[in-house]
Amino acid sequence: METFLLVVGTLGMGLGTAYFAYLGTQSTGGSYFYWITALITGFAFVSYLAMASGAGSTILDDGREFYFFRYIDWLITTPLLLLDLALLALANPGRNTGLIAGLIGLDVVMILTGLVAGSSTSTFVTTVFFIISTAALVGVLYLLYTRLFAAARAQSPNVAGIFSTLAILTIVLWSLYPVVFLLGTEGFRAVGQGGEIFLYLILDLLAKVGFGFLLLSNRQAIGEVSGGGQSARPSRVS
Ligand code: RET
Repeated sequence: METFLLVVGTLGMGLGTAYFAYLGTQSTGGSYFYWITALITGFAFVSYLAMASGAGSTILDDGREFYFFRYIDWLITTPLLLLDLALLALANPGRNTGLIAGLIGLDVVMILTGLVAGSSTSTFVTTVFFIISTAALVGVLYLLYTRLFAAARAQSPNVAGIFSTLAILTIVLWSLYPVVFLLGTEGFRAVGQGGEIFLYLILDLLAKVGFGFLLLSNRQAIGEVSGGGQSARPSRVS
């Protein structure tokens, strides 16, 4: 069952990557959005493949199977998701490098402390690192909700609209990861290994493939935010 779910994840991420890369070859503006997004699902494809093949997990001293490859995936892909959001919201990302560095820095702290929480066999260590990781998540989502939302509102209605959809999706989905952690084998064990893999699978597919799909289907907004390459031309309906 577990392997089956991980294979579904591999296929989902693989298809998403192929589709986003294809859209990238067709893009007429803001092609970096397509490549960043294809990279996100591409990394997740490798991660799911590693986990499905048995190489992405290890057995801890307490007998628990720990899928450490998830955290390698998240360490790379969550900053890229934030980068997509920042590039969409900020008219001048070059002038906001402090904000982008702050978001990504907090995000890296969140994943690395989450890795310690997940891999420790001491309840005390897990609790302390879980709290630090959750505090970093709150920081990331706070910056997203305040600074990036404010910046996006100053953009065209099209860009502001798609940003708010993606930001709300991100806030809701990202908040559910610590919930799955608590329910799963690292936490209170309310659900078993299969249930945990299933829940993370749904979240990962929505947060990466669903996110990418919503972002990249809006060619108009992408064209506008990347300097009007797309918006200056009659838009091709696809
Ligand atoms: C952990 C455990 C410790 C507490 C917190 C966590 C947050 C994880 C998040 C992961 C997001 C992953 C995404 C993947 C992409 O598809 C590490 C589970 C706060 C927010 C968006």
